[in-house]
Amino acid sequence: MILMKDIIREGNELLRTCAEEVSFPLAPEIEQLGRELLEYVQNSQDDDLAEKYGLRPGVGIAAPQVGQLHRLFALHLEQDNGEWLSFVAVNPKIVSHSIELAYLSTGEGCLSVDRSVPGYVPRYARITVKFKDLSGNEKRMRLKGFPAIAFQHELDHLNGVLFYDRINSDDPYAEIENGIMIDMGKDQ
Ligand code: 4LI
Ligand code: NI
Repeated sequence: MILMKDIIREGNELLRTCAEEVSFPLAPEIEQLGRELLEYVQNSQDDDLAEKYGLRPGVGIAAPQVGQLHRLFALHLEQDNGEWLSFVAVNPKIVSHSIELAYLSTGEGCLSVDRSVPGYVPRYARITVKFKDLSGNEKRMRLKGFPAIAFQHELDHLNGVLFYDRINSDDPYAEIENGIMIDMGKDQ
């Protein structure tokens, strides 16, 4: 089980290193890692389990955040339509994206960053992605809104990029050209 002590923090060079493509059939350790990443985000959103194990809540976590330089991450979040997006993405790619950008009104947080870094994080508003799941099935989906933001945040981790790299350092809340604000309500 992944705990906060297992999550590496900014300053660790592993978070700045590009992760390696995963080969199939999956090695058992990678499959186990994928399951544990998904378990972490699920448990972290359960009030009782989060308190019991001292987990900081997140919707996504990537393998490099536990020091494993492999290209996979887990996402667990509720979409606007009420359905849950809950999966492990192996070798994820953005196959196409909108020109339009989007950013969270609240800014972003990260399990590997123990401080709040203010500012807008510009990302693509809509993306079409593909990846393999833990069974080796090819998945393709279209994402927008918070799910699209979270997918791009996790994909960045596989490339050694942290969310604040994308904040305008001169003016963190400068208007994003061609960008729409995603207003985060009470839930997220
Ligand atoms: C409790 C139970 C306010 C501040 C609002 C909490 C269940 C920030 C938002 C959660 C902010 C859940 C989140 C992300 C932000 C802020 C991630 C709370 C967990 C909100 C997820 C990856 C960026 C994702 C929305 C500096 C660990 N998550 N909030 N950003 N939630 N959560 N990110 N931003 N301001 N990070 O951080 O999982 S993309 Cl679901
Ligand atoms: Ni992160």
